[in-house]
Amino acid sequence: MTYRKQLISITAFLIVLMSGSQITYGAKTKTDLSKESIIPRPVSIIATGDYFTLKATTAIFIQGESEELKQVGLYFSERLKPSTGFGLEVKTTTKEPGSGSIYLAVSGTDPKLGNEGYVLTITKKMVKLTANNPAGLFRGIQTIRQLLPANIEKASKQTGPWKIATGTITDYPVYSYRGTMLDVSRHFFGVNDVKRVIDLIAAYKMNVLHLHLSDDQGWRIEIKSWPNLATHGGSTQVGGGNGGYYTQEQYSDIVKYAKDRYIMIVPEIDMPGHTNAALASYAVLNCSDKATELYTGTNVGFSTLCTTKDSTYKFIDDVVRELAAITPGPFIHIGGDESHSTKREDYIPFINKVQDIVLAHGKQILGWDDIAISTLKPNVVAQNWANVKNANLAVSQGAKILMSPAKKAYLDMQYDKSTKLGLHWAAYIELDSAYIWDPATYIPGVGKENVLGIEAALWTETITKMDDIEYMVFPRLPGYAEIGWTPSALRSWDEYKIRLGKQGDRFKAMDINYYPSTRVPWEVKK
Ligand code: IFG
Repeated sequence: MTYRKQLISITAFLIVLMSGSQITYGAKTKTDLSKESIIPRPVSIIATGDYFTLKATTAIFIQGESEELKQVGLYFSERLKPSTGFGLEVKTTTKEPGSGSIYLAVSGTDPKLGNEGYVLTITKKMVKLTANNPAGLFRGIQTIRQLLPANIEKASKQTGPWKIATGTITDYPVYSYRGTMLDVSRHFFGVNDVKRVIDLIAAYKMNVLHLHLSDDQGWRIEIKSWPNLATHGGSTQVGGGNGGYYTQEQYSDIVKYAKDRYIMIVPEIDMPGHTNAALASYAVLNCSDKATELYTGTNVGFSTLCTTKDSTYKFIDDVVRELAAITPGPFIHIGGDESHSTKREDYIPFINKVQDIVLAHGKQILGWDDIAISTLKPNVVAQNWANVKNANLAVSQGAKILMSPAKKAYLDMQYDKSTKLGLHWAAYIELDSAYIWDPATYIPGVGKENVLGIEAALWTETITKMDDIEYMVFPRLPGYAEIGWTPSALRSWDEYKIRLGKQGDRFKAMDINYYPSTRVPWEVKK
């Protein structure tokens, strides 16, 4: 190489070095998008080896004028603001924007993306996210968050640079129902705690929050035509604390917060068992015509609505009517589990009548799979939790199965004998056990075509505060999110645990009080 050429190449190298961009001398590429630790694992990733840098001047462009798209853009801008200090502008455009932009566009591009899939194309010049509808853009934004350094999740201003590896991600979920259940009856959790749970599950592309709103220990939702349910039935909790309840306005606030994150709220009124809070609130609900005492213990199976009284079905109709009116999602969950104090010959007609009531109010029935001994209406979804026979009985009646096997997906199960919180009647569930299973093959007789999706359930007999919720939910939750989203052929514990280990910095940045399982190779910067 002539002296002149040598001089030029050394000068060029020095300029690049001083410009602060990293270049590994002699390496072909600077980044590898396929090596990023994204959870749930995307269906396909093609790396192109460069990076896009998010700057204060980066603008978020949405295609067209839709208010909904503006909201998605604003959500993204708000998420990026605390850690970057950038107040990224959200602008509308009719055509692809110029260099240095984030571009969100809905165009019925590709049927295989379905409702929540997306294509994320990242070049040096632009981050382009396209989907069939806004829900897909929202899911893709969660991926972009995970492609940025973990500090992006911090609540205070961090130094950059905010680099995103370039390439193309094409991604879409296997199951349409990917949920988490929070039992707010055993212990009550206020609106802000519920919103925190919504934010945490949204980050992992989950799309359902099931609220277990009533049980023996507490009734947690205002029903205007039966006011004592909340004021008396919601006045305590396990251990005797003050309990609490959501006014219908607060419940609607939760529903909107979830909806803005493309998460559906599924409300559960458990019946005919698990009803002591209601039985303590109204004497008429009891066959004895005597109200019970409030209950603050943790036994199950001792309560039942009086299934032989007409007034009981008037009560249920009022409750379902009011709940359906403030629940935009399709489902009302009628519970149905552990009705050990209800005779089988009373339970069956009870569940049949309750199904008619829910349908009459225009909603779809979800119930624990105990309800399969009744005559299931079309489109019922049975939630499997402990009884394989019930699941098969439900399938034999044409029902879809929501997979929540207690031995795999009950978040109140202790990690191991040393876990201070939780129970272990079903199993100890460490991180590997929580991940190593497939909803499509877990129950013999229940195949992929029968499975609506997956739901991880947190019962709160032993859970009293947000830190406890976080400790039991993380780090198992990202695994359930992946089981619901990623094709099983792309899932293996040995590969997943590495990606999970790299999320430790993200959990810390989000201030999540997670259980640092020794089964996971955590890469947490000190
Ligand atoms: N089973 C009960 C829950 C709760 C749970 C605790 C179901 C459907 C045990 N019913 O799970 O109310 O007590 O792990």
